[in-house]
Order: sequence, then structure tokens, then C-alpha cells
Amino acid sequence: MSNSTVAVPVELIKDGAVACLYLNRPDVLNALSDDLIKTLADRLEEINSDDQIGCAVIFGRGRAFAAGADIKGMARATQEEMQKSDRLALWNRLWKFQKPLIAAVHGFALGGGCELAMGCDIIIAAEDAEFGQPEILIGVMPGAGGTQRLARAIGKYRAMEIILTGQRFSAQNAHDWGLVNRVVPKEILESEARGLARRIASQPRLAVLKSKEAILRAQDVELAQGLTFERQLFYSLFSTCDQKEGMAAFLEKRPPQWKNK
Ligand code: DAK
Repeated sequence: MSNSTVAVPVELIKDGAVACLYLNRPDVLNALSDDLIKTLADRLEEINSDDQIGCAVIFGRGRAFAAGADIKGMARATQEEMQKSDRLALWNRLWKFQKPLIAAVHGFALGGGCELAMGCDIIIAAEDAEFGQPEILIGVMPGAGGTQRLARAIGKYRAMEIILTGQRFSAQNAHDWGLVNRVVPKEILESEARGLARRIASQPRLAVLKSKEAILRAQDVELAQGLTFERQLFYSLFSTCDQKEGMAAFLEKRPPQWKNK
């Protein structure tokens, strides 16, 4: 394991083909300041172009994943200032990450913290994780995708109740409703997340990237369009060394040697 870059407020630790990102403002429950989101976006862009890395995981340091956007940074802002700020552009940089991204959630994942987890591709939760969109309790509403992603993940009716009351929900509820892939004891959250990331990172890289792209497209378009898009990506993989290697290895009854090309 190499401790390649240490950056506050987001620390990046590379573990073989896995990049582990730690939200690192534990004193304020990893409140997502603009500086934190910018650093996270910078790190993700760095990982995107790092050929050694096949999958990334986001963890929170301290007792939470993230308790939301930094309320101190927004409390006095006017509508004009909010609109002029490039906060949305900053958050949009996160969603451009092409490799699989896992959220490993413990403690609070609230507001922007819940939205950050939902913007990831897979969510693993510790038993103590608490999710929620409590913005209504401070006079606003979700602004980083919460109304859209939560409604798609758990359905309109549950999302409506959660967002309109600000009530938090448990890891087990999140799992039962399909928001979370698995719930694990807190002590093994990190090893579970890293293990899954390692498994994904060991697959042929281009097929992984295209699969992620196609699955994300399923959220946005009608089935017929999605199927056409999937087929195009599927055909494109026949120009890769890994398709030739994977199928030859199967026929020759040996493990494949991926080149990620
Ligand atoms: N911002 C700033 N500081 C926070 C914080 C936050 N979101 N959450 C917690 N802290 C700070 C607390 O102020 C406290 O600091 P000190 O008083 O020690 O200096 C420290 O973290 C520990 O918190 P507590 O003392 O409150 O700890 P408790 O265990 O008693 O309570 C709690 C934990 C998570 C229930 C409570 O801290 C809480 O309710 N926090 C606020 C949760 C919240 O309302 N989250 C939603 C924020 S609004 C957008 C992008 C993003 C967003 C919107 C738009 N665009 C791209 C347009 C997102 C908005 C939001 O997330």
C-alpha cells in the first residue's frame, strides 16, 4: 500500500488498483465546504487519468460520512450570490468520474452527504449509518440531486415523506428500499468496501467503463434508446485486446490476462 497524496480536506490513499478517498473534516462531521468538494473533484479527475486505478471508494473520517453542505458557508448568502456561485459546476465535476465509485457510509449521510453517496455507483453502509435529506428543517430543500436521485432509488412516495419531513432513515431501511447494496458491521466497512473495489478493479477496464456508462444511461432514457446505446458500446468492445483475450482464455480453459486495452 502506498500513501501517495495527503490532502486536507480530502485524503487520497492508493491501495494497489483501488483509490481510497477520505473526507477529512471530522470536527464538523465532514461538512461539505466548497473547498472540500473542489479537492474531491480534483482527486477524482486525477484518478480518472491514472491507468493504475480501476475503482475508487469514498469514506468519511471521524463519526460521519458527511452531514451535508457546510451550513456556515451558506447561511447568509442571497439568492443572487447562490446563483452566481459556481457550486453547481463544482458538484457536476464529481458526476463526470468515469470509473466505478463506491460510497462506504457510516454515521450520518445527510443533505449533500446523502446526495454525494447517491451520486456514487454502489453504496455500502455500516449498521450505524443514518441517511436523510433534512434541508426542509433549515428552510430549504435538496439542491445537489436529492429530489431526483432519492425518488428514483426508493420511489416517489417514500422520497416525498423523507424530504418533506426531514426525517432520517436507517441503513437497514435504506437497504430494504434498494438504496444500499449491503449493510455490514461498522468494523468491517472499510475492508468490505476495499474488497469489492479490488474485485471490480480486477475486471477488464474498458468493459467496466462501458458497462457503467450504459447503466447510467438507463436512468435517463427510454428502454429502446437505452438498448441502442448499450449495443453500440457492446460492439465497440470488439475492438479491444481484452475481448480477444477474454474469449480466447475461456475457450482455452485458462484465466485471462487483462491488458486494459
Ligand atoms: N455544516 C456545518 N457544520 C456542521 C454541519 C453542517 N452541515 N453538520 C454538523 N456541523 C458541525 C456542528 O455545527 C458542530 O460544530 P461545533 O458546534 O462543534 O463547532 C459539529 O459539526 C458537530 O455537530 P453536532 O454538535 O450538531 O453533533 P450532533 O451529534 O449533536 O448532531 C447532526 C449531528 C448531524 C444531527 C447535526 O449536526 C445536524 O443536524 N447537522 C446538520 C445537518 C443538515 O442540516 N444537513 C443539510 C445541510 S444543507 C448544492 C449542493 C449541496 C447542497 C445544496 C445545493 N448545489 C450544488 C447547488 C446541500 C445542502 C445541504 O446539505
